[in-house]
Amino acid sequence: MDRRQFLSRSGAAVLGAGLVTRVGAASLPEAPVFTDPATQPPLAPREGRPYNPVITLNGWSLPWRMKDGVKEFHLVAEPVVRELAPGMKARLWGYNGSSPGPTIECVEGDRIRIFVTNKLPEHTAVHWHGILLPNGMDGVGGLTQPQIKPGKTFVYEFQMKKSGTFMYHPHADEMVQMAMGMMGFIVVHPKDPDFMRVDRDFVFLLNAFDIEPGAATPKVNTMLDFNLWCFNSRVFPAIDPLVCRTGDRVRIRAGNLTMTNHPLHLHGVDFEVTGTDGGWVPKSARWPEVTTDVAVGQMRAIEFIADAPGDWAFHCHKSHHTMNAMGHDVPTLIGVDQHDITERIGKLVPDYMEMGSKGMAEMGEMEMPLPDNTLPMMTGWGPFGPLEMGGMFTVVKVRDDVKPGDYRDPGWFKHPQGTVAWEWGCDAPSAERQSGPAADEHTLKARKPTGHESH
Ligand SMILES: [Cu+2]
Repeated sequence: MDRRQFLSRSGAAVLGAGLVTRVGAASLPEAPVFTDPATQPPLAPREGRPYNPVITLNGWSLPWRMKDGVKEFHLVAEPVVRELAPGMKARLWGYNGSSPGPTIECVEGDRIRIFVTNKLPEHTAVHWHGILLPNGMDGVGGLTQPQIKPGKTFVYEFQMKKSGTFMYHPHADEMVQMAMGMMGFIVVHPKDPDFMRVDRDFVFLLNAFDIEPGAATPKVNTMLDFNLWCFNSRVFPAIDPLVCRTGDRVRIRAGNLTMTNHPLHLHGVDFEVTGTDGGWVPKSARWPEVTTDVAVGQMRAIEFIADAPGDWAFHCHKSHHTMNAMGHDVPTLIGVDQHDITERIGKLVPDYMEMGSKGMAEMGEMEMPLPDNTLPMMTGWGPFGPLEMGGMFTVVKVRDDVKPGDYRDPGWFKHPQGTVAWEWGCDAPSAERQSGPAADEHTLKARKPTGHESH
């Protein structure tokens, strides 16, 4: 049974693996908790106005209840443990068991009431980024409301005046709380479900952490030099692929709550920016792109027709943002003969190996010992070898044979004969080689370095 069925069969008051309620009190709405980092199926609305739910990449949407015509949600700010990728868990702060917190979905015109309970060791407040609301609901601790002290619950209530894509995050001890992973998405669907309708509607936040190799808690005073670059607190190869059927109209909404900009680049199609956190972009103001820069504190919605089958890379174009922690502060050693020094260090440190004399690509193949709870700098295997990527990278998988409603990972693309680049002077790759391994073989997995236990 998937989570959606589970919720719809038993209402919001459910208990399941990874989903537990902690609100026994009479009037507070349930505060579901979910800790699984796998992308959850879209949460179809059970009551209220109809809408086409979004897919939160490696995340979930927050169930709600209707009370006297008001949509009620319950967010709990609390410490969480998040698996950034197999082999590494981070101690973060988030909402309802996860970082980022669950996506809040509602409809233009809805009146919503959000209960925020603070289970952090310090005070907090929640700002509803981009939403037009009464000043006292804006969530700026000290400016528009008192801080929410640990153990207290505050209530926010306002009407959603416009449809679009927005974010929520603390406006209290902001640098620390955002560096710890506190953030989430708000999607306000249009009143007319056919307005700008798409077949696939993905949302995720661009976020970043600074966690030293071997550690689990982010450094909270880092200004710019973060070392783990994430989509929704996940790094490649643990970010799920975006699976589409050939011909689907696809929207991807990405919000940036890091401290630097991210030029998001998609291979294989042209797209248009159709939305910002200020609203929808009129058709006359759009132009074709293959990369769009998402600045700090911005959201961009891009749309395209998935008309070319394949496994299309989708990533931040800053190359150090597609690397994990080990890629930082490494000296350039291209052209440096390290033979002599390797021999000498090897006498002191038996595991020591020279790196980087011919570039860094060898790190994608090599299995070298790492501290516990640390990811390789580049990782992930594709059908043709190591991808030499980490961080903000995933794959848009477009297939002809996706059955309606079944968007499970289809495995690697099977290239038509004669459509894969081949080595000059050799035979063109055989059909077998071109088709790559079977879907269940080489799925994107973090490889566990030899002698390294994951926790
Ligand atoms: Cu980036």
